[in-house]
Amino acid sequence: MKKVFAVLLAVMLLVSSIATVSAADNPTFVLGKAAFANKGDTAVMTIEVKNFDSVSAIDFTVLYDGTKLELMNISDGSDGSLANLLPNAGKNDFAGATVSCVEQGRIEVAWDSISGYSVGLTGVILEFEFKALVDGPFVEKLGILTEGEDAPLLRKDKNEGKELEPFDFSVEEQVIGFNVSGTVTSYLDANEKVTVELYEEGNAEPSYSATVTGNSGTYSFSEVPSGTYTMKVSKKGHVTKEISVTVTDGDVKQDVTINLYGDVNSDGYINPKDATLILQYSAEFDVNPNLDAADVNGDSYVNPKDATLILQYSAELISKFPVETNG
Ligand SMILES: [Ca+2]
Ligand SMILES: [Ca+2]
Repeated sequence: MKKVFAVLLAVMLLVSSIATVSAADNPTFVLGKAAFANKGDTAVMTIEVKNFDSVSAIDFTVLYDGTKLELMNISDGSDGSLANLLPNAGKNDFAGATVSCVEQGRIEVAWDSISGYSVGLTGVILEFEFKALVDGPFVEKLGILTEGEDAPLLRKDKNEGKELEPFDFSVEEQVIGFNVSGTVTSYLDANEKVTVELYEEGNAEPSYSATVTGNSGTYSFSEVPSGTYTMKVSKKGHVTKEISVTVTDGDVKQDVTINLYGDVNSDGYINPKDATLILQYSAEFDVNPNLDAADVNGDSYVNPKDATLILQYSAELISKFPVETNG
């Protein structure tokens, strides 16, 4: 049995490594993407190509949403740029590529090596700077025509530049930002929704929002740009928790436990132990109650009034605390 499993595993590994290699070898356009927070913000979107060998001619149209974005600037990519890859660009028969915005939302790219000279293209070949015309936050991506007359034409040398044939290519989206994910632990009704929100610093509206269920529910936000965020986690009957989340240069795992109102010792139960802890705190004992969970009448003080309410809840005389009714 063990041996069969080992063979199966080996085959799986082999298959996955073949898949990876062949995918990486395909000529591919990777279309840029960017996040805009506010009207007037600028961001760069790129056109990256992978594995275009022996390119003798280029002709394609890049699309963007002209109602949301204004094109500010076009420049060569940081590596593999058209200008840098073409030897003697602009001289003799090796003219540099022309890249022009023909109308709002359409950028045409064209180059033809008159003599049939060919170059290999891999890397970011073009960068476009855009300005947001509308308020965000929103994410925009570049498009490329894949059908019709203006679809990409990238021809390669077949035989010393004498015969040319078009590339087959695939299209991918650039991945921007990182994953922010984790598990939220909560109590009581497992069917009650838990809301997880991620606010960009200085924003009143959440940039990312998810609802999860289960007392151990998982959330996941993808393509979160680098920055500092406030994560707000809430559920009925629980103290809303706010924590700071920083995204730098990798995925972030952030588990959160939210506490019940009245669960002063954070053990998941509301019972006389919690009331006792409040009384001890009130009497200035050296104890450490969860003060946010302890103020169950919402008057900003933690005192015997709260302890009394917890005892009433424990005895099922009340089904929720005044602080919950107050929102
Ligand atoms: Ca408790
Ligand atoms: Ca109180």
